[in-house]
Amino acid sequence: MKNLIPKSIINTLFLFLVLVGVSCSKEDEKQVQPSKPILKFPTELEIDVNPEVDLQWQASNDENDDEIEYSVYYNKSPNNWILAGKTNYPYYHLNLESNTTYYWYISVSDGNTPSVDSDNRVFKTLNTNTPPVASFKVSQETGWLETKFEFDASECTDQQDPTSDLKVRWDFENDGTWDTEWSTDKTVTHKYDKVDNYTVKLEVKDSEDEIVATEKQVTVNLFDPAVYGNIPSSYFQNVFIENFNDNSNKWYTGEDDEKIAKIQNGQYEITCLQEGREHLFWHKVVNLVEGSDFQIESKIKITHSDANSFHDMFSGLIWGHKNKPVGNGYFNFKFNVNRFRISDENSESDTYDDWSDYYETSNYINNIENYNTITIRKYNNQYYFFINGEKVLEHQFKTFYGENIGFSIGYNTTCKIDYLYINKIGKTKSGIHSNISTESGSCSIKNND
Ligand SMILES: [Ca+2]
Ligand SMILES: [Ca+2]
Ligand SMILES: [Ca+2]
Ligand SMILES: [Ca+2]
Repeated sequence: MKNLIPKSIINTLFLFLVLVGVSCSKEDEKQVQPSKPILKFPTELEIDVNPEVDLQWQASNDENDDEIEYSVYYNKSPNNWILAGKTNYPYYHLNLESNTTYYWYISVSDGNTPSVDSDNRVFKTLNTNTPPVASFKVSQETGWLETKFEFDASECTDQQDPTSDLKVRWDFENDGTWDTEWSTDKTVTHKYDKVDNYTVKLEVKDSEDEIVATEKQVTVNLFDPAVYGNIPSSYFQNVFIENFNDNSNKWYTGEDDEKIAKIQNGQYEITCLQEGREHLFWHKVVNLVEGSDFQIESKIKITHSDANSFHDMFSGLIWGHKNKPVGNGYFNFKFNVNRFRISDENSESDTYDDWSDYYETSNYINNIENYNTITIRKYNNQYYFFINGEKVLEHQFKTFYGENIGFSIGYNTTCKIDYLYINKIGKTKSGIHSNISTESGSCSIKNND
């Protein structure tokens, strides 16, 4: 039989059939998209989700066994989606903000077909914020009308926010009206225009608007006892006003080989003649201390002193003195040409207890033959010592030994005392009455210097 069909054609036909067969089998394996992702966690509208969240979804199927990749999208609103990242696994870790609503969805792709989106979901993270810690310092707890109180809240802290981001506001008298706006500036000053005790309130707010308050008390007085001229004259009640115009108050006067004391020319003129000793001249003033603040002031001129020992000789005020058969207890505030001395003298124990023996050079002291005004002020359990109106020392009050107030004169020294004023300090004249008693005297003390 004659072969009418050339072999080459048969070969070509065969090749064609093979190719058709191949293309037919490819059509059977048609590309399909992965299955739509089903979101698992957080569930729709879930709340209190830990901000450190692992988003989870059901793994998609791909019939073609293509490798699939998930794109994770989220935002605080369901638009302008942010791509958090891509993963081959059906979960994704996100570190979110606390107490915040988030929307999310997953888009899955097999790399061959258009990607498939999940539905959107919304959830809210747990409020992991902790409140700030409110704290502030005040420059002084007690001041007076002129005092600029400085308040400093830079001690406020927060676990989430740096202190510099925390906002504060102040109510200086806790009257419910805030006196400042919210501010990150932590320091503020305030001057009060009325004498009173005030509660200062601070509120601190963190970036999550969590607010915490704290309070402190300040006292505003009419005056500052540490400033000499600051007390209004209406606050001084006379206890004893002695100008030495006469000796109606019966100060010690007389003359012997230990001392000379006389009142003349409106002055108490007293001299100590005993070497190595000082001489005290005193008057008893009863009930001065009990429940009251007071001031003792004297204007004293040293007119003569032993040139050789002058710098060791001090003369001035004594107070709280008890004259005992053996030993004397008293306090003194004395001076010489350029130094003052403030001490607690208890000649029985020969100790100064909790007092130091204060010696100090002072430019405030006027030279010999000039008056010096020496002031002892006790206010709120504190002593303030002034020379010519300038404060030279503060010291905590200490209980008197006795009630005598007067003068101490150093060896071979003469002092002229122009006046001795004793006042109570306070608003009212109520309280225990203080006055001078008829008891007065003088005594010789061995010089401890
Ligand atoms: Ca596929
Ligand atoms: Ca916080
Ligand atoms: Ca206020
Ligand atoms: Ca006088």
